[in-house]
Amino acid sequence: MNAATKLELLIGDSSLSTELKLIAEKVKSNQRISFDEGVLLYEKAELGYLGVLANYIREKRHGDKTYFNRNFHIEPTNLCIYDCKFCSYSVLIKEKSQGWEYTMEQMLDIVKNYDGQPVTEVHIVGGVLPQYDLKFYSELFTAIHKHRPDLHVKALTPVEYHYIFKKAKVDYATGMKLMKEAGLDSIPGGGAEIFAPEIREIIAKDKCTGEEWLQIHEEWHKLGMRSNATMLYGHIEKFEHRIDHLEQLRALQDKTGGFQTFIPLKFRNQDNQMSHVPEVSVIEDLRNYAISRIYLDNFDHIKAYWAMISRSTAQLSLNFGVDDIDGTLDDTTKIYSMAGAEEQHPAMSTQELVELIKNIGRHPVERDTLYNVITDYKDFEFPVEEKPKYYQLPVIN
Ligand code: V47
Ligand code: SF4
Repeated sequence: MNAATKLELLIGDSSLSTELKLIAEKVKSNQRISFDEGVLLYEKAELGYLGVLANYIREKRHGDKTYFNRNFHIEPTNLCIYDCKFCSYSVLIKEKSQGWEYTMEQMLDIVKNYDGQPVTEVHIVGGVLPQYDLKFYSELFTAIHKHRPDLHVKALTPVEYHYIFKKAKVDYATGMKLMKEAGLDSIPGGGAEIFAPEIREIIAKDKCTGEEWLQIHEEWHKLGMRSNATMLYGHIEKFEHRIDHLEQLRALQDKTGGFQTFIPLKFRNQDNQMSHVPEVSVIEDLRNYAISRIYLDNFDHIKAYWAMISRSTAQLSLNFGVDDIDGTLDDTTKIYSMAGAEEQHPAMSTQELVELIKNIGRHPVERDTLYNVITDYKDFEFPVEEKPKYYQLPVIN
């Protein structure tokens, strides 16, 4: 049964409450849902109902297509002047143990390690330290492009930009222009956490505010450039705060159209100052993906970051509004493994990503950062490897 028929059947279900029926009808006729309706979905809607709505939207936009890319991360440092309570990095600066601070040469060496490999994106994000300033990052982006012009530099968040622009005494518009000239190609979605000041003040005090986060993305979009957005959920926030966050993203997207992808980030509670806060269930993760898909009617893509939620939850999410599962990663990011994610060494080959997507009947497409198609894997067969000799059963007389 296709997604549209499932939605029709749901709308015709006499046991559905009037309010949930109205929301389903809005989705069918491509109408936007309101703030109160968003909160109502979080409070009252069952997973099955949300899946039908979110999958309808997902399939209308993308059919079965499921995107991934070939990427690697550089995390310049795991030390940070800030003290976000949820961050498993921020504990380290106090202990001064296990910290790393890469030099420019070390970061360029990481890039050079991928020479000859078909990666398309480097994602750079880490802690905030004074030596990583506007001059440093400008030189880094320029040097990466000089070495490998085709590699897309997706780097830093408004948390870093706010800090380095303030230090360099430039306003956001000038700062973003300088970054573009230096070779920045896009901004990842991090640092958004939860915009609501009463929650942000508790979990991510001192770093840029939600308003500043949005202003920096707006300036970047004004330059004709693209970025992503995230939301850290499942900690001390209430459903109203999640919808407030989605509402502010939706409003900015109406204005600029510069966001490509929304990535909900599940709070993980290992080795941070919020370890006493329990993690939410997989069911809540799936509900959250679905509500994000329904609410953000002006975002093209919803991404499930497999490194954070595990491969099997990433597969499940593809039926709840998600159409992208990020990349190969090559074990280059620590931020989630340190916070307790199942994947302690996140890395998947292209073949593994393709099979993970095909195994649940979806259609894998390798994209670049801007969603240009690199390879369509629908009918692609990987060569079957010759089995090593030791697989042969011994002959028993
Ligand atoms: O801003 C930190 C989050 C973010 C924890 O744009 C945590 O394609 C959960 O933004 N539990 C950085 N989350 C990562 C990020 C990202 C990841 C993948 C793809 C993209 C993209 C962006 O990680 C931080 C923060 O919200 N984070 N600690 C934690 N304990
Ligand atoms: Fe620093 Fe980012 Fe961790 Fe906050 S989340 S302490 S800004 S590395």
